[in-house]
Amino acid sequence: MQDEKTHGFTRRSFIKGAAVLTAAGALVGCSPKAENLEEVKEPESIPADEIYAGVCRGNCGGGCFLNVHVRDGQVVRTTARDMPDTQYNRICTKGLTHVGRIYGADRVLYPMKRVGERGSNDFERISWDEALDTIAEKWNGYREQFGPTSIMFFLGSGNYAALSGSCNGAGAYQRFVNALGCSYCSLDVDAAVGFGSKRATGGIDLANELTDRKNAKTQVIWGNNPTISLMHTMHFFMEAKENGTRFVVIDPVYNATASKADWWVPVKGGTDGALALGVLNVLFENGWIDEDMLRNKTNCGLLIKEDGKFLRMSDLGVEPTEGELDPATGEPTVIDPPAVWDEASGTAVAFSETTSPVLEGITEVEGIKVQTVYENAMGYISQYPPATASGICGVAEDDIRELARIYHEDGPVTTEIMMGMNHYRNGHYSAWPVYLVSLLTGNAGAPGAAIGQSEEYLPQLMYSNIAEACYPSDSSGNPCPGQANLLHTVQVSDVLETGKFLGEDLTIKSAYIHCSNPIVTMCDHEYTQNWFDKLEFVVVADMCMTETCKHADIVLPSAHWFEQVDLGFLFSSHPYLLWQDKCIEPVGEAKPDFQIFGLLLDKLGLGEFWNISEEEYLETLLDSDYWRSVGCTVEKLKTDKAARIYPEGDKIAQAEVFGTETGRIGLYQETVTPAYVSGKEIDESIERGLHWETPTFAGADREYRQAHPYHLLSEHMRTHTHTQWWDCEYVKEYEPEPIVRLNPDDAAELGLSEGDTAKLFNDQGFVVMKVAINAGLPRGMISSARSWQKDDFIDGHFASLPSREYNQVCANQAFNDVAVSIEKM
Ligand SMILES: Nc1nc2c(c(=O)[nH]1)N[C@H]1C(S)=C(S)[C@@H](COP(=O)(O)OP(=O)(O)OC[C@H]3O[C@@H](n4cnc5c(=O)[nH]c(N)nc54)[C@H](O)[C@@H]3O)O[C@H]1N2
Ligand SMILES: Nc1nc2c(c(=O)[nH]1)N[C@H]1C(S)=C(S)[C@@H](COP(=O)(O)OP(=O)(O)OC[C@H]3O[C@@H](n4cnc5c(=O)[nH]c(N)nc54)[C@H](O)[C@@H]3O)O[C@H]1N2
Ligand code: SF4
Ligand SMILES: [Mo]
Repeated sequence: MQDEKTHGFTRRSFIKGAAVLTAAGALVGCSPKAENLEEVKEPESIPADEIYAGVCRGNCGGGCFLNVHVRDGQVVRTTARDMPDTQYNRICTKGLTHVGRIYGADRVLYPMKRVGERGSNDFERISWDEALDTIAEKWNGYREQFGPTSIMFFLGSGNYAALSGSCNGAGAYQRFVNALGCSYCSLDVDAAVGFGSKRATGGIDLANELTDRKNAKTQVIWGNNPTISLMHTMHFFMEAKENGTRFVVIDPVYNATASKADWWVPVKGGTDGALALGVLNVLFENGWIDEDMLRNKTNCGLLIKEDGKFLRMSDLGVEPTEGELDPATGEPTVIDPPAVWDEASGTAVAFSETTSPVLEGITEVEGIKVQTVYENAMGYISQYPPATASGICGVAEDDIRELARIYHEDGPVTTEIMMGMNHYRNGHYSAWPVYLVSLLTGNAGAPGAAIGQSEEYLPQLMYSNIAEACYPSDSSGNPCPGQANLLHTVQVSDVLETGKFLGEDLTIKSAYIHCSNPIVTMCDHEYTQNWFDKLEFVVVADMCMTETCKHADIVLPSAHWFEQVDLGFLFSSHPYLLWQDKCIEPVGEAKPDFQIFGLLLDKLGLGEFWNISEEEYLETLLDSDYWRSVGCTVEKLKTDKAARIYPEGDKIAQAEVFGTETGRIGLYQETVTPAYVSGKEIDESIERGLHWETPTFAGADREYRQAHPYHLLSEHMRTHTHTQWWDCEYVKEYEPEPIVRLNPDDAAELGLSEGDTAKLFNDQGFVVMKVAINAGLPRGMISSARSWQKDDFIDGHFASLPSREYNQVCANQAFNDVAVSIEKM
């Protein structure tokens, strides 16, 4: 669809406009002088650009709104497009260089089949018919012999839009998976903070809209490097700073973000939990936590029995009652509320029946031994006085006290958290106390008071009609089989070897990789390659010939984002749904993934489940009272191109009712629900209450770290979004090759100088690359970008260094929990 508003903007009128601007400049003494300027005569033959709406939507989370300039059926450039609220206008080098990807030399133009070894680049062009027939023949064979679960779908984060991308679980890919009834393998990235904070919040969104940042007195950037990883939102932080908001950065590295800080707090890598526990310790010691809040907004009054479970009214002879029907089981829910000791009546009552639960000193109720949640939490927090916390996290005792004072006195505080503490095996243990610091000091749920990862805009998705969009029925009304097993990367190899998954038979023969480059982006390169090798038949759909594509049997050419209609459904950085026009025909024989899914299901005899057009899918997804109430309809999006997902006014998260069982802030949980089922026994005693331990590989006290003394961090690249843009020649001019950064004193000790070549290695793998000296890194910490592919390294692979091991309950790849040795080559 062409955009009428901007289409009339011709090249001629732009040049005139530029002349006027320069003339204005001349008035204040700029040269060249206005009178010397002559309007450039434009050859009649240059046609005006057609300008379409576009959404940049890789996993930088930005979702920048773009003008896509098209001339003679080709994209010639991209520029930032006006959002309805222009504060959200943004673009970066990547948004400006789509042309280099669309027409790049590595673009996959045709379906291809592998004719050489897996991993080689030996492919032969085939027709779409041959590609689809080959896949259908293989898959039908597997389905007949082993069932549809023998096919495993693997989704990455390459595109957040609704039709051809992930859309956080609501993308059309999910309809494909459900129609096929296949297995699914989860990416398991970025999960620890959400998982850990859920223990405190029950999973509610506590992030305010970015425009609210100016209302904070203090903003704390706790493990986040927005100058690179949130480029589109950094200006909100800086504008708040200019407006007087204090800017505190908690990060082991003195980087571009830290350089802007009013106060930089250099924490040791992977120890934020110890720091937060130290801060909590000071807050309680000083009596800075309001007791009434503890009684009525937290679960501190609840009573824990010796078996770790809550004392419930049924333990005291009160019969449970029936509540509303559970939509999942169709059965009524059982209401058996946790009990507290009521100060006024001196009896145990349901927690909701008193405003004065006793927090301390209740040890037995009707002969049942108990402890209050408050005493349980204090028992743990008291183990982290500032001196102890400081010894672990490296932050001076006085600075721990100062941080506590800030949360107590210098609010409202907005705390911005991203992956700094997330990419460790202890990430969720750290996140819980970090969240408690904000929550217990009342720094959430009000203007300027918030905590979260910017990605917490996503809960708005819950208002979508995912049930109908993703779970189709056939024409006779039979429901689709639905996704089968949920595997995790760490389990795949085992399943392939044993034919068993959690004790049940499961034969996996084939994988379909969508929007991902897993051979590069998953931990333990060799492991990932090995499970690819064990698969009989691999299909990868991508725009460019990635390292993962080279391990495929069939590569399918996916259309670039601008070559199809879509809906940018991505709220990490702005509160808008954005429309993607189809700007050009797909290059070569590429096809939008939405169409590829439909064609494949047709060939498999499952076409009835894909009886839906692009627009119908989007209409179905947005078919809800909520979306209508805020005017987010396909009709409006097609004309306006952008629609706000919230009512007008800064969105402020509510922090009155939490998602926990009691609706209150949690300092203890009785039920440990692991993020994944591993079949291994879980030590619940360390998961129910506050608990913290050092990171498994990078922890200073760990044997592994003693053998490999450098803590290795994975950086994001300004010019790549994960591996995306590796194929763009323009960005190669700026960042041509991988480098490892290290502290000058470490470099001197290792005999390394800028530009030397070094080998990083540990028990699992190695990589060889050039060295850069960077005094912003503390001693013992080195860092390098994660976005490079095999051919970019002098030798080895960066992805060979992080371990694939997960925490016992949290399925999270620990990209920063890595220790290596380093030596000069
Ligand atoms: N340009 C660009 N932007 C991106 C991406 C990209 O690839 N390129 N990827 C996107 C994605 S998917 C993600 S997940 C985000 C990640 O975004 P960020 O979380 O900002 O990224 P990181 O660089 O992993 O870590 C952030 C900061 O944490 C610090 N850090 C490391 N360890 C610790 C620690 O133990 N404690 C504390 N407090 N800090 C620590 C690092 O020094 C770094 O400054 O970025 C998104 N944005
Ligand atoms: N060592 C190390 N590894 C890491 C990290 C780290 O810190 N260190 N960070 C991790 C993090 S935070 C994340 S989120 C993951 C991301 O992991 P991935 O999601 O695997 O990362 P991308 O490199 O973005 O891969 C996306 C692929 O999708 C393709 N693509 C884009 N749009 C489309 C489309 O519309 N259709 C199709 N079919 N394909 C499309 C792109 O060309 C690209 O090849 O990486 C993780 N990997
Ligand atoms: S890569 Fe991210 S920040 Fe850059 S233009 Fe695209 S969405 Fe925006
Ligand atoms: Mo990520």
